[in-house]
Amino acid sequence: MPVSKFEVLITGQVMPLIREGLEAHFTVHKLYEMTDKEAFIASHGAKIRGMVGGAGHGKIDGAFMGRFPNLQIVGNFGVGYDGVDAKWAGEHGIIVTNTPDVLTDEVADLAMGLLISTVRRLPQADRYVRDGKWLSQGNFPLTGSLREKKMGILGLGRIGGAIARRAEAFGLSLAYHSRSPKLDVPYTYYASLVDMARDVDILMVIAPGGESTRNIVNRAVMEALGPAGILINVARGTLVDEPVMVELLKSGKLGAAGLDVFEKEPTVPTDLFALENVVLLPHVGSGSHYTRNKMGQLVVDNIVQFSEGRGPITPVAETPWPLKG
Ligand code: NAP
Ligand code: 8YV
Repeated sequence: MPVSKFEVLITGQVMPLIREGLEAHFTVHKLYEMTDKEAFIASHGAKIRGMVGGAGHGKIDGAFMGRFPNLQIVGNFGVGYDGVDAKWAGEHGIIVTNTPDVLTDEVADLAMGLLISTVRRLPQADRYVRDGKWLSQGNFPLTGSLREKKMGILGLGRIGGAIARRAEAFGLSLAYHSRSPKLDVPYTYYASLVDMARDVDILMVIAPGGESTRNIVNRAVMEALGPAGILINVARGTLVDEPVMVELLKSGKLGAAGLDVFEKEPTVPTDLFALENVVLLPHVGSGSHYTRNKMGQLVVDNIVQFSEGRGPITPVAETPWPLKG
């Protein structure tokens, strides 16, 4: 059915910069504010040509996209687009865009901060002061160290590479695991994740989420990392077998963990709250004003440029531009 006007549906609450940026160009519908979403989709679904969602907006799957017969582009707020079925979109002529590069340095900074916090126990030391224990119990116990340590990176992509460059400056020895070795890096490549985990002190997880990486950090990997091992996850909670991780952290078979992401956010396994060997963050890797504004602007620019016939700026791999077929 030919549609003349480019109308955009926002599926969940977004930052004002995105909503206002889209409203400056398009008729925008906010699904999250509608009391009768089904009635809206039935009456207006055919008018929707652009859609914006993102982490925490629920799954944008084939069944949902299929209800909008003239949908042409989905803008994902985030570089990770495991919440959108991009394969289905590509097969149905729909472009998916994400927000690569603009958040790389922010997330890499956070990953290093979380690593240092976990090894040197900075949040625990802060609590020690606030609880008056420095006065009542004396000096804070000595901690682990990054000196003479080896870090293995799961996923040496844009963010993994930026973490590696920072880690080099901290004097860490580096190794990595991904599906294919990178030609232009000096770090040791491991084809086997469990072999890498056995050889390193720290496992930094920063590969994409989704079914292909679900529970890739399994019991064998965490046991190989061992009682002195440090697990840092800034990727997606789904990459780590969470119940097994909790069990190993409680028993001391895994040394410590720094976690920015969890399997069922914002729900965090409550067993973790009582553990002194974990640092927990509420998915704040890209969460600065500066970087979120860059991400939001890229979401808007992708849809505006596409609507003007100039193609998307950052289409994902499954939906290359121009679409084939
Ligand atoms: P990227 O440039 O695409 O890098 C991903 C890397 O993972 C690639 O080097 C890839 O190498 C590797 N990889 C992919 N599938 C793999 C698999 N099955 N097994 C092993 N390695 C695999 O992505 P990025 O921009 O660095 O972002 C990475 C992820 O970080 C995102 O997808 C997102 O989930 C997460 N993230 C989290 C936050 C946060 O706030 N905590 C913020 C931004 C991003 P090969 O293709 O050679 O395997
Ligand atoms: C989130 C992220 O998108 O880019 C990603 O993949 O995980 C984050 O930047 C951000 O928290 C928005 O929910």
